[in-house]
Amino acid sequence: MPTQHSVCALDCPDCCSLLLEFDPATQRASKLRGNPDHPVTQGFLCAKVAKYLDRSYHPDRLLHPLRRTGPKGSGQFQRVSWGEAIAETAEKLLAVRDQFGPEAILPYSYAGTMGLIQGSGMDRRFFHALGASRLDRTICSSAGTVGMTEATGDRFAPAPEDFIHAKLIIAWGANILGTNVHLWPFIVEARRNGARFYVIDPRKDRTGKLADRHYAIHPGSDTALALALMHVLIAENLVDHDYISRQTLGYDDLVRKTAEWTPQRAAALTGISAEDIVQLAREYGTIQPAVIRVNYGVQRSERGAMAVRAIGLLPALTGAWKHQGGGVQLSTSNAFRFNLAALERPDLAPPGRLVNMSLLGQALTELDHPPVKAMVVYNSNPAAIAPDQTAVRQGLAREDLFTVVLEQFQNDTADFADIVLPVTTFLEHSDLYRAYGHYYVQLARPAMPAPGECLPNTEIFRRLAAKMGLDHPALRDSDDALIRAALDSSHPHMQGITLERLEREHSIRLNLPDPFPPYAEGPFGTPSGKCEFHAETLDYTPPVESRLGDAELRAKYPLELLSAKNPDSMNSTFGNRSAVDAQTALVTLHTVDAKARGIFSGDTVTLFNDRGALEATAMVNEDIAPGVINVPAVRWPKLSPGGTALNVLTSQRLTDKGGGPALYSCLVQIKKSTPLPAVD
Ligand SMILES: Nc1nc2c(c(=O)[nH]1)N[C@H]1C(S)=C(S)[C@@H](COP(=O)(O)OP(=O)(O)OC[C@H]3O[C@@H](n4cnc5c(=O)[nH]c(N)nc54)[C@H](O)[C@@H]3O)O[C@H]1N2
Ligand SMILES: Nc1nc2c(c(=O)[nH]1)N[C@H]1C(S)=C(S)[C@@H](COP(=O)(O)OP(=O)(O)OC[C@H]3O[C@@H](n4cnc5c(=O)[nH]c(N)nc54)[C@H](O)[C@@H]3O)O[C@H]1N2
Ligand code: SF4
Ligand SMILES: [Mo]
Repeated sequence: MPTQHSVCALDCPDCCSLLLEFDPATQRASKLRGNPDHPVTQGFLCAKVAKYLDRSYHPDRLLHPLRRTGPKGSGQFQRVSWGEAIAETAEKLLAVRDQFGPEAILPYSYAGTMGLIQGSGMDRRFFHALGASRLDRTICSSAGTVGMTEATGDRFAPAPEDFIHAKLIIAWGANILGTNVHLWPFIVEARRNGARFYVIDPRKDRTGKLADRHYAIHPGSDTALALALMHVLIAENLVDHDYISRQTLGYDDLVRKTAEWTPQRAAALTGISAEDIVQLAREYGTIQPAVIRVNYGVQRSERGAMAVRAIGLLPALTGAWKHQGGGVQLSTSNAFRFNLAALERPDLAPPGRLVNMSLLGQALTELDHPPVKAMVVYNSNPAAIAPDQTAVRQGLAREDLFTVVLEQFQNDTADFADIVLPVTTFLEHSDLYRAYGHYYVQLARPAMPAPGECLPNTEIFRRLAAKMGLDHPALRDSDDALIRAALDSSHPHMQGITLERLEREHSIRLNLPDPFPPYAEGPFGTPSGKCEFHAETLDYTPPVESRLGDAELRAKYPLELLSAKNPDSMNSTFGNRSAVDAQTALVTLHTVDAKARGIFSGDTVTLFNDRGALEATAMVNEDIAPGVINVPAVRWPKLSPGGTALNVLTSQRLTDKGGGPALYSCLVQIKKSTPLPAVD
């Protein structure tokens, strides 16, 4: 087999271009590497995906459809044929539809694959045609999306390649080496050319340690810092009046509003000294180009949407947008203008009710008219990743809930299924990709054969539709027809990007100007075409679950729990790798918090609050702010002592806007404990 091209489908901004090599003797795939010709991948991969073939060929890979034989959650199954599995699923879904109405059926999916075709193709058409409940996919980024939309309208951002031009780079709640490693070479080059690199993060991880400065901000207090930076920029006249008058609206109100946001006031809320705030503002106001890489870490707090909005307004004040490599980058994804209506066909039936995926626990235990009676899970592992795990598991354990899980491995969610259907990985099926950290559209064809009886999501939904008598022709389209539908877009960014060209070139830059300083000359994507400050709605109060939040709660549970991404994980996807499992079993806490509780590195500890308890192994150091602790996301509950993982502690409280989960606004207490017996 000659070397094959592919694309990494994991939920990562880098969306790498891959090359897959084969061993000529065995014809087995032998090595996955980064494409050296791709301008962002630049020939290297993160460590977790460089080893991906161990997952492809893993002996525990699901290879055949299964039907449950034991109690829900017990993981007892028997092998059945595809014919039986599809027939039983179709029959059960039809029975639910006929008895309770189609909205009693809930799809549950997120970004197990970022591919458009396997992630929002035939699955969407199937559920739309059925009239099923629609899933509000809020679990990751919805608060930040709302915040950045309020700031810029269309959320365009400087390209990663343009970071080399920056002279000041601020990673704001962005763990670049851990979650976005292909941005790093551009930052290294910028620093070689004299750029300063600062990090604003309650944790000092690898990225923080390599920074010129690290600001240990209190979790969830970023809005206060952004408002105080505005205060200093305005007070010291470090703003760009020309840019403000041509490209913004509402400056005078902003001046009045931010007058009250002195550095002293923000210092008390953020833990960053007033002197440091003033100094940071002075540098931000005088060094150009200045770029802020804000990632999704800041918007997993209860005030996350406001935080991203406030940060997103900063470059308009200083005119940073005017410069190549200046501005703010949250995500590049909104520049990709595929024809999603043609791909997903929301028109196939009147829209069903919207169910927020971050409230899965409530949806499965409290929702009525109709209750959720059937759930089809794919591209997601809710038993591990959804907040308030106890409620989620109670829901999944309902005997009257029919659950189908399309998976590659027998994880906790699959244990709760009535039917498990084995699926291909991104190396084994076709897909079309946008990215959220660069501007290239990519195509992948199957690069290696699918093992056992694994099928792509698309084929499973086609078979289900046919068996259920859903006979709209859109439900019979091939994967290539879906790709063509998505590419059939008249938007200027998509001009000239065809399946034929992608087939030859694999990766094509969006049809954007080069360079692309998105708002150098406006217009913003707002109603007025200007960056609208709307100062009257800018405000900050600490999250309920934070050191300055609810006093009663704080007294019982004084520590702020973060669950930042683990460099060697992808959410729960690699949860059955033992090296990863050891990393996600750790809780990091500051020396002073450890001392106060008699805890040393290596001790078994229990983290607890009113929602649940979690066993972890202590790692004591000073790489985290006092009062903050971190457990990396996210372990498989079934591989954890006590059978619970991180999200047993998180709540179903939602963010200020966007309906996202406030995963990083979570108060807990921690105590030394004796180890629980391991499960398994
Ligand atoms: N290796 C790896 N890469 C991944 C993932 C993974 O699991 N592992 N997951 C992928 C996914 S799904 C996503 S959404 C992205 C997310 O990518 P990131 O947003 O970079 O990841 P997070 O770890 O959520 O948060 C980033 C940083 O924000 C900090 N932080 C937490 N709370 C606050 C706060 O209130 N203020 C500030 N200023 N900082 C805060 C955290 O300590 C963390 O270091 O990464 C993707 N890439
Ligand atoms: N406490 C805490 N909880 C969190 C987070 C956190 O930081 N802290 N992060 C949140 C965030 S940002 C996110 S994005 C979510 C992520 O949550 P999920 O999107 O559920 O991500 P994963 O845990 O990686 O699970 C993806 C699953 O999809 C499967 N999969 C992969 N490809 C395919 C395919 O082609 N077809 C099918 N059917 N399945 C496939 C994988 O085997 C894997 O089990 O978790 C959220 N939960
Ligand atoms: S997870 Fe991210 S960095 Fe790793 S190979 Fe995939 S796209 Fe690249
Ligand atoms: Mo995410």
